[in-house]
Amino acid sequence: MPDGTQNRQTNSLEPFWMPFTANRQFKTAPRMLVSAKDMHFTDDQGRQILDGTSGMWCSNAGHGRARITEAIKASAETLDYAPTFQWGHPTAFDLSARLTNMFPGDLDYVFFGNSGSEAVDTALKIALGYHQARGDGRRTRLIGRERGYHGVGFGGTSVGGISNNRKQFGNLLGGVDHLPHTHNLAENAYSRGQPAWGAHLADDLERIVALHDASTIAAVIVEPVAGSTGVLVPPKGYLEKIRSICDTHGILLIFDEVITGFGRLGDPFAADYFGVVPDMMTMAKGMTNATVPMSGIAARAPIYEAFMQGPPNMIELFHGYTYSAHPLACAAGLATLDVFAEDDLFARGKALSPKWEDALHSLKGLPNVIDIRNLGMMGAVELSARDGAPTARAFDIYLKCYEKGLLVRQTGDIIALSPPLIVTDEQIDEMVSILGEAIRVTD
Ligand code: PXG
Repeated sequence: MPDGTQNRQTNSLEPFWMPFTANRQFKTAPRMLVSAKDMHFTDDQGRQILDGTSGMWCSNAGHGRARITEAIKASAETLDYAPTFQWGHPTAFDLSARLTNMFPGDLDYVFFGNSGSEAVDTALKIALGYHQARGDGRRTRLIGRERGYHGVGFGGTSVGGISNNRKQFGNLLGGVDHLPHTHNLAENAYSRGQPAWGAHLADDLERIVALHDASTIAAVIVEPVAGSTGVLVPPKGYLEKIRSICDTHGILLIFDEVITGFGRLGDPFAADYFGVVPDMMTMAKGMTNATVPMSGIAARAPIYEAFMQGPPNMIELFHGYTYSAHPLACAAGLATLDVFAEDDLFARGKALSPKWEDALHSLKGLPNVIDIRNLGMMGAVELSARDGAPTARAFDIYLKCYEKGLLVRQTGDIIALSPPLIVTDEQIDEMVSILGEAIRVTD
């Protein structure tokens, strides 16, 4: 072993232990992005890459939006940091008011974190604290769903349902159970929008309640549309049923809207799109157009109110982050909401959805394609796995897309797409044409 002073060249690829990346493979053939504007990244070879995924489901208004970057700059120059434990700063309150005005129902309060993972763990902790504050502290069980992704904290990993994300980390949280996922190609392949089959899968929550007793269950968390696992659209009536079963049994329902929030489905939140209001809603990514890390947890008024008891000088919730409501993030958040409103981007996403659907479904019939699905400005193409080499085919397609100048996401044998809401009809055609070509030339 060297003595710790390895004198690596500053451009060495080695020291960065990259997240969710095949480090050794990447470092032999790096894909290096150096700038981004509107619908395109530029790589270090000067190539333009069309962004089919809004970065990682986050740059919903496209890249390099001047209004947002200028707001960040102005904030950095005026108030680079301010604590929010027992202090405040105006933009934190401005953003909270703007956001809560936008939330559906009586989701009237917002707590801030810095990542989707933190938002999820915060929401789970609030759920536990809420039941305790009401004198119902036996409700500690948390219910997630198979194939769900709720970030990488211990809470989110525990309620998450993607086996690769769990198996390296031991027992995780105790007292967690999972609903079944809703993916079923035999019934629902090539559904446009919400599949017709599968609402009954929500009834499994009744089975879980019967097994554990409702009095032990604090909350259910689901992504309204499961994103990371490859765009699983909820069957018609499914979310409504989950909501009603939670209501019957006094269980809090949390929608993880980290991907679906801020216009992905053509409405501010999936809760609006589906007309189902959860008790809490987590959000991140599009919240600041991904320019400054920020996440939020929306809570219904009765949840906040349950904590507001005891002497008023006492802290009610022993939870928070150094950077909760960081001034730069709040400035970015406000400017992002301005951009969404000025460009009417959610409506634009809604108007583009039929075109998006038709374009994606035109790939039906290409070699190895076994499903195409879509909702709002989300979509996925599922491929059959190569014999003995799961995920390899989709990864090859992903690389070919990159070589041809298109960024897509690959998860398992699925290619997922979620373009910025500024995408044009021509760019949708270009995406589908590049993806189609990549699928055609991949065996
Ligand atoms: N919840 C959901 C629903 C998410 O999609 C998180 C929580 C965690 O957010 P943070 O900010 O802690 O990463 C996410 C994140 C992909 C991909 O390609 C998806 C995510 C992150 C990175 C890549 O599918 N989702």
